[in-house]
Amino acid sequence: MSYGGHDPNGYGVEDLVLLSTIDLKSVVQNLQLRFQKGRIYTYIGEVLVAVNPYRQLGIYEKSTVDQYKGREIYERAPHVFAIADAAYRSMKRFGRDSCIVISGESGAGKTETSKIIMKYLAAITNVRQQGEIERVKNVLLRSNCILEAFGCAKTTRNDNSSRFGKYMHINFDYDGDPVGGNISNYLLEKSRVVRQQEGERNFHVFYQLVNGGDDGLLRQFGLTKDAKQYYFLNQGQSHKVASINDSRDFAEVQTALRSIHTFDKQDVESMWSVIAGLIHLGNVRFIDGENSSGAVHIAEKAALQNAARCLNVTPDELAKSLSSQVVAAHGDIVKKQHDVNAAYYTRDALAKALYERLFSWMVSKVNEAISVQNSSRYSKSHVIGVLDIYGFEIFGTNSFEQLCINYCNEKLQQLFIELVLKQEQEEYEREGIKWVKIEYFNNKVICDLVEIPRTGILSILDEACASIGNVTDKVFLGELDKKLKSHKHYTSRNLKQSDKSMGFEEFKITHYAGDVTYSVMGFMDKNKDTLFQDLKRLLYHSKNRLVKSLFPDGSKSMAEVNRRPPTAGFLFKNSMSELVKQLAQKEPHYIRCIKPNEEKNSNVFDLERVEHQVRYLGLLENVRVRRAGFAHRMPYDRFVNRYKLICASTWPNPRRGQQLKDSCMQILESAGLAQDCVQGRTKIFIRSPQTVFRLEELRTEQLPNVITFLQKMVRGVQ
Ligand code: AOV
Ligand code: MG
Repeated sequence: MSYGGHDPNGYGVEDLVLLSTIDLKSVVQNLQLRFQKGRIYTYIGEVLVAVNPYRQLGIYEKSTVDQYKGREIYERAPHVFAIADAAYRSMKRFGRDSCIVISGESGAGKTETSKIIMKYLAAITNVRQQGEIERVKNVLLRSNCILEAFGCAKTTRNDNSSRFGKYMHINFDYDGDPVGGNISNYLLEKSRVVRQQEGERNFHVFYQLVNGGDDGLLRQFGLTKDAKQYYFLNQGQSHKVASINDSRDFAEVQTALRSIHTFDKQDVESMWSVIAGLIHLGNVRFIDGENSSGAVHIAEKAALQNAARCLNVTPDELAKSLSSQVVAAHGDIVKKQHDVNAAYYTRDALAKALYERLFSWMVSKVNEAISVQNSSRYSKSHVIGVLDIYGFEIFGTNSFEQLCINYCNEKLQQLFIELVLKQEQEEYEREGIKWVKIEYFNNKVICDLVEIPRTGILSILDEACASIGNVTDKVFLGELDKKLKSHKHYTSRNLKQSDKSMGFEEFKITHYAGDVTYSVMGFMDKNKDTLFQDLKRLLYHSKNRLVKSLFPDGSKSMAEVNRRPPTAGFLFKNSMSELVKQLAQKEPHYIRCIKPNEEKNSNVFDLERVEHQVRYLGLLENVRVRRAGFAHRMPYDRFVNRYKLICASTWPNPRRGQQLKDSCMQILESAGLAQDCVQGRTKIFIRSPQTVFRLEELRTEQLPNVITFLQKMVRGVQ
């Protein structure tokens, strides 16, 4: 057994609970020591802390899988495999749905960790090599590179940054084999399609096509191999990234698409055609018209023609939809010519909507391929969910998307606090266990600041968006100031003139993970998220089957159009609350990822940065709650049922009339483990994990005797 508080190998303690002094310094030093020795994983009880190694460690091979398969957490050195196995075993052993929640800031290693978990689950299942299960596993693994191509991008914080949230659940049958699954995606950062900050890129898929597509394919789409030429691809001036091989990734995506049966040949071709269309669309430019009508002209005729060809609409129709809009005014339908700004706005809105819908379609196709077949057999199957979202982030300019992303991280931190810190302490109180209360910062107040009705930021934004008249982003900021001026976690330049770190178009939120200044410019537009009906109609009439299918709402006439669809903020808030509900129903397993430095360097452990993360993730409080408390607890009935076979007086059944509590103690005493346990009202509380491990060991030893006993019984009956 590798578990131990002493440190004979000089690798630091494997569980932070075992540190002799519990303070920030010792926790960080221990993580540093382990990081330097290539031991990136450390426990806090059953929570795994993972420090991003920024190098390949060779610790995910088959031989390591074999070491962890079917083992209790504390039998082996800390590892993400142990957490995956614990989730899997708990599902198999107790029939519980479980979930693995991976959190940490941008670049901390969440996406890599989620991939490692999926590979582990695939490696330990389907030992009988059943065809259908093998197929499901393949789709689960293969689909990942497709979703990363479409949903990840290089940012200044991470070369492969997730720009969408992903919750994947896998269904397992009674034998514990994966029979299907489902992916839910959350708010894609679609503004990236049209705008990238310095040092960043558009979504990987665009560069994969340009750099990886063969000459024939590129010719077919009128593209060249030069990403620098395309406005939607070149703004960040970072189209080549050392850690990314676009052409290899392109080939991998193509192979994955071919291997998933729900994408047919025509789908794949149409999909690339849309990507090409978007690239061309970015090069369509507008100039003021010469006559007095104010109508714009299209400057790049070739780009327009190429875009129209790739999207399978006529250039004339595309030009018309970009340079004018049909609106309903006082019951009449009139055509309004755009000026240059409005035309660019329209072009970008079209590109964003098209890409977002294409992305959702990709996800739905993958879901189709992994949806559980033969529902009657599997209707009662169990589920493991893996959550990999976009991490907390602060950029040079932060907008509506960052607010959503950071709010999502607040929600997950809140769930962690609820489940790990708050409920744990409440349970001790409820069960009458002696207990010294641990103080911690509860970030509910920040979740409320964003989400509560009427006075939350998203509500104030919705109200501004619903107002008639000239309500601008700055007017919205004024409303925020008015309603939130006394909130401890909110401020703005108008409220605090002396704080020159903010501009007059900005507000600041003190998040659990740090201060973020948001620019309000574009907030209202992004929240309204409207797409002119002309554009929907244009794409609905595309001759490309896929494009048409993405815009079913384009068939509506002006009169039928719903004028006020739900806002992006409203939808996001609801999807977050749905997600939290889903997670809270399952047995949670936590992985807390930590980023060791800002330089993506495998040799640097920046003490200050790590200290900051340890602090805001609440790891110290986690250690304290865990240490003062109990590693394990189990209701008396479940405990007795599971372990009665290890004690002669309780096997095969406890004495008639005996209280479950007393049977439980009898079992523990017979095993010499009673001194490590405390009796609660309805549950037995076990202090150290070794005790649970010993109980499991004794149980395993007794299993052959039980089988003999049962065989005798059966013979007796016969
Ligand atoms: P994230 O998912 O937490 O950021 P990633 O999982 O994409 O972060 O990790 C960032 C990079 O760190 C990866 O591309 C790898 O190079 C490296 N890395 C992370 N974990 C490991 C590991 N276990 N072994 C080796 N290298 C690793 V974001 O999606 O931006 O929030 O939104
Ligand atoms: Mg990620």
